[in-house]
Amino acid sequence: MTLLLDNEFQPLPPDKAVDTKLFLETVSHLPSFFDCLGSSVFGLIKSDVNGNITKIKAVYLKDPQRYVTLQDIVEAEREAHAAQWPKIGATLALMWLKRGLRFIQVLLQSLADGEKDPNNPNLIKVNVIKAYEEALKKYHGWVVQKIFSAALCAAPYRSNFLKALSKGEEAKEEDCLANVRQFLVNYTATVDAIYEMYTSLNAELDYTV
Ligand code: EIS
Repeated sequence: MTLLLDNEFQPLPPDKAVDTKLFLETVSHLPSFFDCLGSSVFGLIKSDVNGNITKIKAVYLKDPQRYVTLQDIVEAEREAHAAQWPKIGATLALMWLKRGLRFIQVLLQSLADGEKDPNNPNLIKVNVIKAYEEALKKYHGWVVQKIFSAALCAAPYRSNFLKALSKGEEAKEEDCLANVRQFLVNYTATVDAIYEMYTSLNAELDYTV
């Protein structure tokens, strides 16, 4: 099993440009993490995230020297496909991928902050719902929102999720949370930088699926 926290994101340079190669290497470990969540509903999510990564990687590999940063790719596609951009190519794939990354970020941050349902302290539903509302809900019509509800029922227990994230069976909760906080530093900075790039290039869309 690949542990989410084993693959740390790199610190950003001062101009906050995200290095395409390093980014792709790090996010490519994410999809296999879904396997340890059990339910088949995660298979659907895994293939969507995988599809995004594959698409961005395919563009990058066409010309790695030209596409050193993620912004290089988005700007090149803006020039090459002015009529359809930004709903095209790696620009679209990264638009969606960043929402999944934001979902994970808000979920982990909420766990790290100790947010809990006092009546069900070993459930992560409150954390998952918060992440969904902040990162994805507004882009989903009711059918996909129903898929989310199904995924929510399949969410693991807090204690099992924290162990899966971190060091397996014997890890103490506080150690897991310390790892989560450490992971979030560069991860959050990277996700924020991608969001800022989409805003500054006017590349964000708000259609629903
Ligand atoms: C995009 O998908 C494609 O990604 C994009 C292009 O085809 C574009 C065209 O419009 O569509 O329809 C997809 C959308 N993707 C749009 C929906 C897929 C199913 C989503 C179900 C929602 C479930 C929410 C998550 C609930 C999880 C509960 C977790 C409990 C622990 C550690 C857990 C991590 C979970 C991470 C969740 C990431 C969700 C990402 C969903 C993205 C989405 O909404 S393109 O493809 O351009 O590459 O060709």
